[in-house]
Amino acid sequence: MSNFEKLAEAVYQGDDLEVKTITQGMIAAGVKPMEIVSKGLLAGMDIVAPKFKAGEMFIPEVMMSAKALSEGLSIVKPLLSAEDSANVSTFVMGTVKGDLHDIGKNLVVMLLESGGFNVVDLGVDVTPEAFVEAIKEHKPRIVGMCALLTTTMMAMQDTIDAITEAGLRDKVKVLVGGAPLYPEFAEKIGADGYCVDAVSCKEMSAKIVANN
Ligand code: B12
Repeated sequence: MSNFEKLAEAVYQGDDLEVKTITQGMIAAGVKPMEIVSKGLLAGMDIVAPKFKAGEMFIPEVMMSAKALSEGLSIVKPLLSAEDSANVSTFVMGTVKGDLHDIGKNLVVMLLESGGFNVVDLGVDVTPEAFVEAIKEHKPRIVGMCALLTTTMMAMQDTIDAITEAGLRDKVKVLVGGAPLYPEFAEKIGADGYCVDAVSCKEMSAKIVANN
């Protein structure tokens, strides 16, 4: 088993001590922080998600995996920040109304911060009105919305409509993400982009800022 596989397994097992030990060992061995995140820590959550779906894992176990993941991320985060140059664009992010999932959103926030974005995280169950208020207050370049439930995906459309009605749509780029989404859906609701994961969100956001 490679060290990446061992790290993924430790996340899956919810073993935060093991995650800490392996992550610190990899950093000491000079492994790139971004690789530790994508090939180890996130790979662990990739084992968890289908098992939860299949009824092979239950909520307390998923929460332990999430805790182990956070342990690893907290060690890697300061190093990621050093990788990128300063960039002070603001990014407003939230999980949409009716949806309480935030593990993926938090990962995206962390990577964006590591990319130098000033991220205003509105949390979960964020109403369209709250997104609009945050845009007025923080004047972000990009707004990100997360949804993990098929029932809350349409709240993204409501939010984009509210942003348009407030006359703010041309002031921001809107990116959407979350497991049930797909590119055609993003296009249909009038978002500017869809990202499959945190790494591609960071890359797309950097491109948006660079093109201005
Ligand atoms: C963990 C989890 C929970 C945890 C959430 C804990 C938390 N703090 O987030 C708990 C146990 C609380 C939970 C509750 C529920 N859950 Co749940 N949950 C999951 C699970 C297993 C994993 C989600 C996750 O964290 N994945 C890991 C992260 C890293 O992935 P991610 O979120 O997709 O994020 C990545 C990308 O999508 C992207 N991304 C994410 N956000 C954004 C935002 C932007 C802007 C961009 C660009 C990209 C981006 O980048 C991220 C990192 O790479 C999924 C299964 C699955 N297959 O997704 C079910 C799942 C989403 N849950 C489900 C359900 C049904 C529920 C409940 C209704 C269960 C219940 N009966 O009570 C409740 C709903 C509560 C609510 N109102 O929101 C269903 C949804 C089914 C559907 N079709 O809608 C799923 C798919 C499981 C299933 N198959 O049954 N859940």
